[in-house]
This record gives sequence, structure tokens and C-alpha cells, in this order.
Amino acid sequence: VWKDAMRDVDKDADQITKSFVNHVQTSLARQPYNLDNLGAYQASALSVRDNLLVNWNETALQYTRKAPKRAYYLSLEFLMGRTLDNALLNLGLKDEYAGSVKKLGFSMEDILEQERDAALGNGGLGRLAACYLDSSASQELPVWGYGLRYKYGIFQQLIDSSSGNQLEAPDPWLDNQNPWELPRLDVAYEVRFYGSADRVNDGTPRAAWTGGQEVLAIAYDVMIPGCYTKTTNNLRLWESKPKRGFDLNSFNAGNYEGAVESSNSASAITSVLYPNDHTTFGKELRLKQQYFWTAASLADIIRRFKNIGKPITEFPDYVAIQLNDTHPTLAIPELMRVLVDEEDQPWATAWQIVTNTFFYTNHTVLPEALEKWPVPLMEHVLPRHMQIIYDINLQFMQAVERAFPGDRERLGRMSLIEEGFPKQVRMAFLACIGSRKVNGVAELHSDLVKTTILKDFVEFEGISKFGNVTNGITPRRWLDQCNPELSALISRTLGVDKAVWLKDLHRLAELLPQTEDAKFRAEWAAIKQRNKERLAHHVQTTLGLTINTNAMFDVQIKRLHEYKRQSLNILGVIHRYLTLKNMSAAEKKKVNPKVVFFAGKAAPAYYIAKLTIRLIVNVARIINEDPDTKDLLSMYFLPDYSVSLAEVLIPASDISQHISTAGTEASGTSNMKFCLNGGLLLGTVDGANIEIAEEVGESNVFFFGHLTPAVEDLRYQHAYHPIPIEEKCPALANVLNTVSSGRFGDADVYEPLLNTIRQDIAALAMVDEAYLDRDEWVKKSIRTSAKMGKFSSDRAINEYAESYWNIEAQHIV
Ligand code: 26R
Repeated sequence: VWKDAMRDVDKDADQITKSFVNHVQTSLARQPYNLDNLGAYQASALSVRDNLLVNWNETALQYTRKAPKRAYYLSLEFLMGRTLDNALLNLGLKDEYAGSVKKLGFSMEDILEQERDAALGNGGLGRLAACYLDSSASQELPVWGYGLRYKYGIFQQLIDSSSGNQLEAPDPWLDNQNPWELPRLDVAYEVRFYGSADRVNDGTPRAAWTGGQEVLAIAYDVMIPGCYTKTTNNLRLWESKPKRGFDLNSFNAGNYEGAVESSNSASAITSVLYPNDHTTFGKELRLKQQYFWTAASLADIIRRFKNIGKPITEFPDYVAIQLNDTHPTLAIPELMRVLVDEEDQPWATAWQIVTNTFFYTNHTVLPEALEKWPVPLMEHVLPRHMQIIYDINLQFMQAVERAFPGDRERLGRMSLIEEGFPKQVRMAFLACIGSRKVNGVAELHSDLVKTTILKDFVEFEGISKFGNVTNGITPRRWLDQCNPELSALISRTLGVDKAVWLKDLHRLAELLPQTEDAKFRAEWAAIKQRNKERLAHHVQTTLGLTINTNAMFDVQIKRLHEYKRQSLNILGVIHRYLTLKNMSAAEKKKVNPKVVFFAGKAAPAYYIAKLTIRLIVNVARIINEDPDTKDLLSMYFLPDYSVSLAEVLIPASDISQHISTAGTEASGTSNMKFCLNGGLLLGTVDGANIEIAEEVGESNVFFFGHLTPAVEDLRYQHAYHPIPIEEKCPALANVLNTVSSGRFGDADVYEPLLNTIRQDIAALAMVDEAYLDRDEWVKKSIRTSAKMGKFSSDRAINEYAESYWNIEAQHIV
């Protein structure tokens, strides 16, 4: 079917060359004979884009003609990474383009390296959004993404060579131009801030919102190709612009700075991605980003709905809107405002429409990450929305009072407004009551949502509103693209085109019998080895460091955060170092070498996270230079973690660490990526680790630590009195004392960090022991990969489509 769907695509080698040369000459205005790799990338991208645009137009046209119910994924973050390789894969043009550029004297690998990552996200939440777009298009689902076109993505991370501290630099990702976006200067909406809201008082709930600042939202469209289908969806990103270039009165009065001031403040809204995850800051600009984006997106969605010509009460029959965490929650009062103030709907009708349109996904239960906006700030920036939130809350409180008469405490707990100085709006509660359904992102996490932060809401609204959709990852990027050799081995072994299993990942289970085939195991292991060498080569060329590829590769790559416990990993490394130092030459002979990799960014204002990076860098410095141990242990902090770096690191890992305190990591998604690529998992009983273990079998993972209920009990009873580390584990006590003694420099500096440490030494010892039996290790690796079918984001997105959004696949012809 897909081959038929692809018939419009230019596969002919001459056509590809022609299109490439044509773009070199007419789009880039350059000469083919002295073209560099960057030019070759741009020409390839423009040529591939021509193919995407045909499909993208066709998809849009057929959606408009058939007017099916559509879903919209509102996310403040889309961590897309690079596009060219993914577009070539999804179009089925990889070999054709590689062949054509080769004839022109280029290597496709070098060309692909020229592309800058689109890094419009912090971590898990943003990358999940990107995987879901890939799966939506691949499953032929009518889903559009809506986000912001930040001028600067997540900051570039540098490591100061003398101190080991993280430094931040801007990420001007659009500087080289972005071939994957289309400016839609004709698609523009006005968005208001500040001003005043006056109730009309004519017996309707209407109010007039006037004055303040008006800015323009301009659409930029990014093509999202499905894998082996014509379906090419859209990611619409908004850019903010001043409504007028500058203030003419100030200008004419000679006040040039004043004249451009408001224009600067309008452009500032989409200038930069906030680099903090899991800690809120309550900043006005962030609030303006959220409203700007939700208002423009809703205006666009409503306009498209109106083109169908149906009454507004049928809105939820044509539109489902997914809220990616609470960041877009203002869409709820905004849709109320449009329906009540502009469409003149009665309050109850409007609320009915709203609560049948939205769906809310929670991505964390950590209290510091739950968004709350100060009421005074809301009143200032969005006076009408604050009124609407109070009105929603009044009705809601009355309903709770009817269900639980006289339960004042419950009312206090459930109110959308948290008492205090200042009062704050609880966005998770607003998202919950304004949505048709609420879900968490792994079984354990969804249970925690229901039993902790939204417990009262489950009791009031009923359990059926609350569900779980375990996260997934796209096997296109996270297996075929990042690990082409493994992908080819899988296709050969299953005896099918990769088109088949990449879109039906459960078929990987057919690899299981191969665990008993020594030749297959050898091939499997050889691919892992070559991926380790590819990583080593990458580190050699980018950082000038030589890595021992005979070692076990142990990888922990994720945002730096106390709850993710990179600190625990470091102490494990130091423990190993000290153990090696005390070993005789004979004992050392029995030890398998190990290389430990870290990567990840720390929020610029997160002191402990930054201190952790500094410790990693400085411990690495000592360990890697020590002639007694360096052949058996080394450690690297790879700076500026990104999607592209992950694509090199993940296929090279023998074991990866996912060691959050039980109950804190909502799901984790890199755990799925490592396992899919045959890396084993060292983890706590947390998030999706649990479901991974269920799938692959506990004997194939390394689990340690408390179970969640225990953790919860400890927290609830405030009865957590840790046993002194000297009693519990003298070896670890030695580690801690060594760090604080200043053996790695900075005596006493790391004291705050050492407090959060618990033991995982035993689990690490088990990993070492298991690695000694290499045959058994490879079997575990194959079994792990083979049982990852569940974690395809195709499965996840189909669950949303069926059980949440009620949308259907549209086959584009
Ligand atoms: C409000 C603000 C500071 C903020 C809070 C939280 C900004 C960004 C976040 C991101 C959080 C919610 C996040 O990325 N959560 C992660 O979502 C992943 C996808 O569901 C999970 O796999 C991961 O466990 C979770 O931490």
C-alpha cells in the first residue's frame, strides 16, 4: 500500500540530481562545483522538502474536504532534533538520495551532520511530543501540533575548563535558515494582554475586554511526514510580532527608543524557551507565552471549525484538544471567553463544550513542578480570564458542596484558588475539571495521580475520568535511524522489509528464538561493538578524547535533577575507583573495564544540579588520569546533550541508569530507547521501568531500591530517619568521606549534594558479575530488545485516538 501511496515521490536518480542542482543554483544562488557540505545539506533539504510539500498539501486538502474530527496537540515544547534523515526514511528515499549525493561527490553522513537540532524543548515532555507527531502521521491520524517558534531553543551547554562548571550560551538555531518551516504571513491573529474587563450586566455572562497591549501571532508551519504513507501533518508554531512596527507619536517626537519599546516587548514573547523543567518561576513573560500560544491556537482551530459550517455546540464532535501538561491550561478559560463573550453562548452551554473538548495529560507529581499562577499577576495580564476562573470556581465549589455538604476542608483542598499571600491559581485542578479525561504517562504514575494530587477529584468526578496512557517512543528515529545496522539485522532475520516491523513493533518478538543461535548472537554483539566504536570516534573528533571500546559502556543521560540521582551514580563510580585502588595486580586482572558516560543540562538557576555537573567533571579528571586504574575505569561528561547526541549514545550503551527515587519519575522515555537498542537497564522500581521489566522479564533487568508504597509511607508519616551511613555501608561511608575530604579538590563544597545519597552498590556489583558471562549478557540484550513492542509511540497514539480523542485514521490518496 505504501509503495502505491508513494507513487508521486521523485525516486528517479536523475530527477533527484536535477532537483538538487536546481536548488543549488536557484534557491541558494551558488555554483555546484565549489559547494561545501552545508550547501549540500541545504540543497538536499530543499529538494526533499519539495516532496513533503506535495504530500502535505494533499493531506490538508483531504482533511478539509472530508472534515473528520481532528485532534490538536498543544505543547509548549517540541524537541524535534534533526529532520532530513527522518524525512528521507519516512518518504522511503534514503538510498536514492544517498546514491545521488555520492555521485555528486558528497557523503550523506557528512551532509546529515550539517543540520542543527531543532531543540525547542527541555527533555522528556518535549521529546514525547515529537514522537507523538511522528506516530500520528505514521498512523494516518488527523493530528496537528501547536507550539511556539522560539528564536532561541534550549541553551547551549559549555563546561568551564578550569572549574568544571556549566556555562550557558544562546542557541540561535535559525541563523542558518530553516528549510523545514514555511512562514504563513497570511495566517495571523491578534492577541491582547492587560487592559480591563468589564461585565456587560445585561443578564448574560458577557464581558468586554478592552485596552492593554495587542500583539500579532504569525504562523510558521513545519511538515510532519508519516512513515511510508502520504499523510503529512502539520506542526504550527507561532511567532510574536508587534501589531505596528513602532509608535509613530514617540518617533515623531524624537524618542526613538520609546518608539520601538512596545515592538521589542511584542517580539520578546517568543524569543526564548524557558530552560527550567520541574521548577516553576511565576514569571510574567512565561505567562504571556502561555496565553499568546493558546489564544492563537484556539483562534485558528475555531476558524477552521467554522469553515465546516456546523453550529458551535457541535465543536467537540469535530475537535479534540490535548493539553500537554498544564502549560496550555489557559486554553480552558480562553475557550470560555470566546464562547461567552464573542459567540454569545450561555455559560452552561459553553462549559459543556469546553469540558467535552479538552484532555489533560499530567507529566509529573513533584509538587515544585505543579504550576500555580499568582492571582495578582493573572488579574494584571489577563483580567478577563481571572474573572472567568473565579466564575468557574464558584460553580465548581457549589457542586462540591452539594456532593459533600459541610466539608469545608475538602472545599479548601479542591478550590482552584489556593489561599495565601498572594493567592494562586492551581492550574492542574483547572486542567482537570475543564477536561473530558485526565491521564498519567505510566501505570505507576497514573495510580499516583489518582491517589495523591487528584485524589479529591477522583472522589468527586468518578474514577472513569482518570486513565493511563503509558508513554512510547518512535522506532523510526530510535531504532532505524540511530542504529541502521541493527535495523538491517532485524529485517534480515524477520525476513521482511523494515516497513513492516517499524510500524508493528510487536513483531520484534520473532527475534526471541535467535537468542539460542550463536551466530546471531555474534552478529548482535558485533553491531553493539561497532556502535561503541562509532561513539568513541564521535568523542575523539568532537572532544579529542580517546575511549576504551573494550570496556562496558554505562550511560546516564537526562536532565540533571536531584530526583534523578546522578549523584548516586557518581558515588558508585567513586566507590569503584577506591576499590580498584586497593586491589592487587592479580585481582585487577579479573575486573572488566568500564566507561561511565554522563550527559545532560542543568537549569541555569538550579544550584544543586549545577554542582553535580561540577563534581562529575572534577572526579572524571582525577580518575581518568590515574595510571593505577585508568585502564579499568574512566568517566566522561559529554557537554551539550541533545537529541542528536542521544542518537549516537543510546545504540552504544551496554547498560543505562534510570535510578530515580521510587515514585518520582513519571515514566521516563530514554529507558525505552536504550532497551529497544539492546542496552540493559539498571533502575529503580519507578515509572515505565516497571512496565519494561514486566515485558522483558525481571531476570533481564537490574532493579534495586524501595518500592513506591514504602516511599509514600515514609513521606506521609514524616518518619524517615535514615540509618547512619557508617552503620549501613562502611564502603560507601568511605566514598562520602573521600569526596568531602577534598581528594578531588573543592573540600567541603559538595556537602549539600552528599546528603541525598543511598546505596546502589550491590546492584552495580550484580551488573559487573553478569557482564562477565558475555554470552548470557547478549541473550539478555536480545530478549530485551525483542520485547519492546509495547513501547512504540504508535501504540500510545492509537490509545489516545481511540479512548480519548475519538478520531479515525484518514487514508490520503
Ligand atoms: C512548569 C514548569 C517549570 C515545567 C514543569 C515541568 C516545565 C516543564 C516540565 C517538564 C516535565 C513535566 C517533564 O518533562 N516531565 C517528564 O515527562 C516525560 C514524558 O511524559 C516523562 O517521561 C518524565 O518521566 C517526566 O519527568
